[in-house]
Amino acid sequence: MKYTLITGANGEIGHSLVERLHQRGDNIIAVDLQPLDETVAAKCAITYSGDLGNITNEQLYTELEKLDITEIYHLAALLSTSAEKNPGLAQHVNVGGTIRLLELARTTGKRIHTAVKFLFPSTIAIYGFTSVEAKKSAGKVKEDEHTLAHTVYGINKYYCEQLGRYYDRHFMQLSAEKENGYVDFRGVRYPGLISAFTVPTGGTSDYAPEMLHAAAQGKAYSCFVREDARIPFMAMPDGVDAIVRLAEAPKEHLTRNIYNIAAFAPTAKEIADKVRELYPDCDIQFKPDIKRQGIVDTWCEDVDDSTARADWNWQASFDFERTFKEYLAPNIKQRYS
Ligand code: AKB
Repeated sequence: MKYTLITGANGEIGHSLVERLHQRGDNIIAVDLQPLDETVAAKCAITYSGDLGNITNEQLYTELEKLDITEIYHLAALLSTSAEKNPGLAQHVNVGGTIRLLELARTTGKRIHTAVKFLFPSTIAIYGFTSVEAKKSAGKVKEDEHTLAHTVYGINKYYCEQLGRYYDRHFMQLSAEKENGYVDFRGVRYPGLISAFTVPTGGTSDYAPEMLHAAAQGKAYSCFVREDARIPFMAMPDGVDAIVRLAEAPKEHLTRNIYNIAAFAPTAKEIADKVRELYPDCDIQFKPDIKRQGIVDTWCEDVDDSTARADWNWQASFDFERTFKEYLAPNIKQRYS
């Protein structure tokens, strides 16, 4: 039996991805430190949580190595704010966990004589600017520009991008027998993601979903960035569609391993104004956290996703207007009704 492994399955992206791949008919192995929500577990063939849901726990791999895993979506990670508070743990999980999973993919691929698809969620946090002026003048950045990340999360993710490409193309290149080609490494650099159903934890782009979900619950929200803070965002359905569409693209069409994907890039004030249209009585105040704002100021204003469009026909379905009108408004109101 072929399996699809999802790490971080109970997380923000995981909830939507499990649904999508379950509908596709995949036999899903769900791994998460946290107990899996019933709605997630019900769609999975095998689940590992708690200690066995820790991607740095060698016992997990003793179990996984027995299974014919042909596709991996590696979502488990400490996001930018959490990682910045504990760089050592971030290195251990974000890099150590990824290396261990790449090894699982390689040894499984070698055993089943098929390259295991390894889908990696990278991030706009790999980009780094030293001033807001430099960020503004750069505008939409391409994949190989301004890649000097300022956060440990961005550095972790950028290094893992390189590691994945190495496993895919150059692994043990001095070896007598062919050792590369057992990992088919692909990834997208996610912008801030906004879900109607889950609220992220530990991210620096979290102000957008936090603001919306607070308003929907009638709670006051103190936004930790300035009104003019601008970074790229995306509706969760597009975020899931992107990584699955990339997974299904013919390898020969792909000119690179990691791709930018774009949807919309509003200021925090523009987001707040949309939330106020939905919830006119909501209380949103801007009280910038200088240090968290400092991280946002190093991230790109927007990304150029022309290579993804050309290679695997990527195109966001939800722009800023449609995200609020057709995705967030009906689903948020239903969720909190
Ligand atoms: C974060 O804020 O750390 C993430 C991201 C942009 O990758 N949501």
